Amino acid sequence: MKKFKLGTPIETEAVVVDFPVESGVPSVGEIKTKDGFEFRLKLNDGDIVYGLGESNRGINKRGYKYVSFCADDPNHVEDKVSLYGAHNFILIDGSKHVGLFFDYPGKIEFDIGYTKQDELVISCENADMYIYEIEGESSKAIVKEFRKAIGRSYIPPKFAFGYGQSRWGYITPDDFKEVEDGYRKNHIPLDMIYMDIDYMESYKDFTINKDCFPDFKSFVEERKANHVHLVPIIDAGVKIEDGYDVYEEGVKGGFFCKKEDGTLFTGEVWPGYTHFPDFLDPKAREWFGGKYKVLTDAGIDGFWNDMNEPAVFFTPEGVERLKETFEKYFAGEAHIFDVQGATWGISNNIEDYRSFYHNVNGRMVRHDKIHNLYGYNMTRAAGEALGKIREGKRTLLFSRSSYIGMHRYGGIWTGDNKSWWSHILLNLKQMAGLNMCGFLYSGADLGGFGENTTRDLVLRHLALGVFTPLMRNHAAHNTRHQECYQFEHVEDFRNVVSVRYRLLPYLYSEFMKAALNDEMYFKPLAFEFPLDERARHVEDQLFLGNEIMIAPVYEQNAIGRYVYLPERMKFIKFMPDGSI
Ligand code: MIG
Repeated sequence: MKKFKLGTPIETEAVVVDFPVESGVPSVGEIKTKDGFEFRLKLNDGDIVYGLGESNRGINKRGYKYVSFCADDPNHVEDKVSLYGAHNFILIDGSKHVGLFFDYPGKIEFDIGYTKQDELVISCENADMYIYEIEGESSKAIVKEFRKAIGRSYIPPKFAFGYGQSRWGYITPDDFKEVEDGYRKNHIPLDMIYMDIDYMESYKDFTINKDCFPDFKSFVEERKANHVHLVPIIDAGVKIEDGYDVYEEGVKGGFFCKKEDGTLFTGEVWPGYTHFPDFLDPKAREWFGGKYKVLTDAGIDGFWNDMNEPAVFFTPEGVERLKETFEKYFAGEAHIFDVQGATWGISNNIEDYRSFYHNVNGRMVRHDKIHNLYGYNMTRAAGEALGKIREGKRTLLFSRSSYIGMHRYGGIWTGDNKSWWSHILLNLKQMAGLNMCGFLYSGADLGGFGENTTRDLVLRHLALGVFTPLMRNHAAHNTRHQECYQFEHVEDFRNVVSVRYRLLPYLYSEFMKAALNDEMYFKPLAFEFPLDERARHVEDQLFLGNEIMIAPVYEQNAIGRYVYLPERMKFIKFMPDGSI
C-alpha cells in the first residue's frame, strides 16, 4: 500500500498502519489540484468498479455518481447519491487491478462513468487529503491489504448474532413484554429487543422514563432471565435543559460544538433544542463515552447510536432564514420555488453545517470540512469507553452514520429503508461494499422501516437476514406491525428464524475468520471466480464465507428464482422438522 499526501490533510485515523509518504503521485489516473481536487481515470470496457461501502445502486458502482456526505435521508430511492455513510474506498477490477482510498472527511464526489461512461472522476473542494493506492493480483488480495491497513473489524458479543426485534413505538414495559411473550409463545427464538427513543425521559440521552420504568434495572434483569437483551438507542444531540446533568456537564466542560463567535451551536432534534458534543475532541469523547455507564450499570450490554450524521431538523438561524424567504415572497421579491426550497431544505442544511466548529488537535475546523467523521467519532467515544467500563467483555454497538475507521469500534445498520421489494436487493448489494470497507457486523431493517409491510415481504427479507451478521426486524411508528407473530401461518416465520440458529456455528465461525484475518464475510461472486464473465456480473447473489452462496428471492409472488452456479454446488433445503 502506498500513501500519498496532498496539501494539509486532516488526520482521520481511518488507517492505523503508519506508512511512509511517497513522493510523486499514484500510478493510475491524473490529479489536478487547481481549484480544488480532481482525480481522473480512464475506464476500459469491462472494468468493474467496486467499493464505496454503504452506498446506493449496484455492487458494480459503474454508471452512476455517489457523493460521500453523510445524510439523514430516509428515502433511499434510486437517484439518491448520499446515504448515511462515507466510505471512500474503490477497487478497479479489469484492465488494471487497483484499490484507492481517498482519506478526505468532507464532501467528495465519485462520478463513476456517469458524466462520461469511460471516465472515473473524483472531486472535492480542497486538495488536502491522503490517497492510498494498493496494487494486487486480485480483488481479494487488495481488499485484504486495505483491511490490514485500517485495522481489525469490530467483533460483537455472541448474543448479537441472534435475532432481534425492534420498533419505534414500544413504550411501556408491557409493550416489551408483549414482544418477548409473542416470540416465546410461538417458539420463535429471540435474543434482543431494541429500545427506541421512547424509553428516555423527554428524549434525553442517558435518562430513563421513570414513569414507565420505576425500576429499570430489575426490568432489564427480568428480560435477561428470559434470555432477552434490551438494546437502547442513543442520539447524538443533548437536550438543553437546566438541571439535566449531561447538558450541564457538557457546557461546563466545553464539550459542545461552538459557532465562530464562541457561543454554542444549537439545533432541533427529538428533545427540542440540543447541543452537539464535539466528538472530534478526545476529552469530549471520553466524557460522552463515560455516560454509557448509566445504562451498563443497569445491566445493559448493547447500544445503537442514531442521528449522528448529525441530523439537525432546524436551527434558530435556519428558522430566521425561512422567515425572511416567506417575507420576501409575500413582498413579491421571491418566487414560490424559493419558498419551497427553503422549506424542504431546512433540515440538515449546509449553511448550518458551515456554522459550527470542532476542536481537531487544537485547531478549530469548520464542521462541513469534517462532516463525515461525526458519527464515526460518536461511536468511537462509545466503543473506547465501553472497552473500559465493561473490561474484558464485548458490547453490542452499532451506528447509523460512519466513515472508514469506525469499523474498529462498532457495526452499522443501513438506516431507514422501506418495506419495498427493491430494498431486499439493495440490502444484499450493500453488504458486499461494506465488507470491503471493514464493516462486517451490519444489516438492514428487516421487513422494511418505513411504509406498511406485507407478510411475504417480511418472510423474504428475513430469509436474507438469516445470513447478515446483524439480524434485526425494525419498523417505524405508524406502520403496520411486523413482528413475526403478527402474521398468519406463524410456523413459516419460526422456520426461517430457526434456520439462523441452526446455521449459527457456521455463521459465527465465518464471521470470526473474516474479522481475524481481514477477509470478507460476504463477497461478490467475481471475487472467487474472477475470470468467469457471467460471475463477474452477478448482482443478486453473494458468497458467504468459503462454503455458502446465497441467492435470496426479492420479488413479490415469486415462487423461486434463477441462480447462476459458477461451479457444481449442492442445494440445501432446511426443512421445518430439522432435517436438511
Ligand atoms: O428521525 O428514533 O434510523 O431507526 O427508529 C427518526 C427513531 C429517528 C431514525 C432511525 C430509526 C429510528 C428513528 N430514528
